[in-house]
Amino acid sequence: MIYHLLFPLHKTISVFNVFRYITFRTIYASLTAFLICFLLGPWVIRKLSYMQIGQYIRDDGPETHHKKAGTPTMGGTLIIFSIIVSTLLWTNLTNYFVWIVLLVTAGYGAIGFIDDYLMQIKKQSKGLNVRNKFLLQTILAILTGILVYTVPDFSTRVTVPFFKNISPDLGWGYILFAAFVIIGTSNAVNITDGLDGLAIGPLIIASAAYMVFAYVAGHFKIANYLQINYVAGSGEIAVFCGAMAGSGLGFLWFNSYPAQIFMGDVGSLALGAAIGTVAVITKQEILLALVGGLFVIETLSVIFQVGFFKMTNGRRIFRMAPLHHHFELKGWAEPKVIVRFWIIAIALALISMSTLKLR
Ligand code: 57M
Repeated sequence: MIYHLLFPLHKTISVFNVFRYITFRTIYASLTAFLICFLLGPWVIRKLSYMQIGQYIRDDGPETHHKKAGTPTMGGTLIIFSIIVSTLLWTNLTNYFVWIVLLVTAGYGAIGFIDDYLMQIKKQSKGLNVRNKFLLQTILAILTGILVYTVPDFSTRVTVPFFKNISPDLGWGYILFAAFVIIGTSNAVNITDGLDGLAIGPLIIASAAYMVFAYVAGHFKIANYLQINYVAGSGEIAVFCGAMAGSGLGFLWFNSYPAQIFMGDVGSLALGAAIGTVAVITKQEILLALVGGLFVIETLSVIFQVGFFKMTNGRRIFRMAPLHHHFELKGWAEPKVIVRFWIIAIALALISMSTLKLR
């Protein structure tokens, strides 16, 4: 909205020309989202505590988690609110991709919200039933795949990192592939969200990395120079990524150890799906497995643990899955696990950035 209101004034006041630049709007989108979270955080925490939306802690988990009982959850509502407001303020609202990511973020947020609502407010211990949750996620992801597929000139080729000559064309199968990326990322982030700041840290890092990819993919000259897929209009997604990163930082202020608030499914499902959609739009779909490698590692730890458990009648690879529980049970202090996992996430994001040159 700021873009639409102020940029036209550049004809009379030349300084307003600055609103044309994606880089400028990305910076201010991050700051806006950060400030919304930072300033509203204490009020949201008070409100959630007052409404007794406090986390129930499973008794089969690590002992150290019992002291977290009652921490307000559903902080994802604040994250989504700040991302949406900031995006509406700073992006070019005639851009189709912006509306797609907003739809996914709000839609997956709604699924998570229903789940949290049933658990926290209706006090149903299981929340939304797994099958219904997956069904809703699938419908929304396929719809998103169709929306992206119908964008004129949107390539249905998949970019394979490090191999510029390999990019299989999936045709309409791209819709299913996009849906897989979105659902997978959403659930992987959800699984990772089990220690203070453990999910939001790597999400900030992934948003920052995709901010660069979106800018580059949407810039005809740079995309050509780097020989990556040019996606007309994807530059505006950099502004959205900026809002995600800023919002994440604002939320981390309160979610850092010892957390005063958790994001809940409303946050983890929405943010995971959002970053998955950004990966699809910027045509860096497979690279997300590296940018968000930490989410992949956490998910694989569960798959291997459950698989091994079933195959061997109850033997385990890890002391407990997802992987962060394994290290906690080994005696690492929670902040140690969190910061070390962040370090891994930063390293993976840096390697992924190198693919812009290595191909
Ligand atoms: C949710 N959520 C936390 C909070 C957060 C398939 C299976 C591996 C799934 C997995 C699971 O349920 N994962 C998804 C993980 C929960 O946090 C809430 O949930 C939201 C995210 N959806 O925002 O609202 C707890 O996590 C802790 N937490 C923090 N800080 C944060 O900032 O400390 C969360 C956010 C919170 C809090 O304690 O209560 C969760 O873990 O429930 N299941 C598991 O993770 C379970 N693993 C398991 O059963 N492993 C088995 C194998 C065979 C699968 C094994 O290894 O033997 C464990 N979960 C827990 N305890 N809590 C089991 C032990």
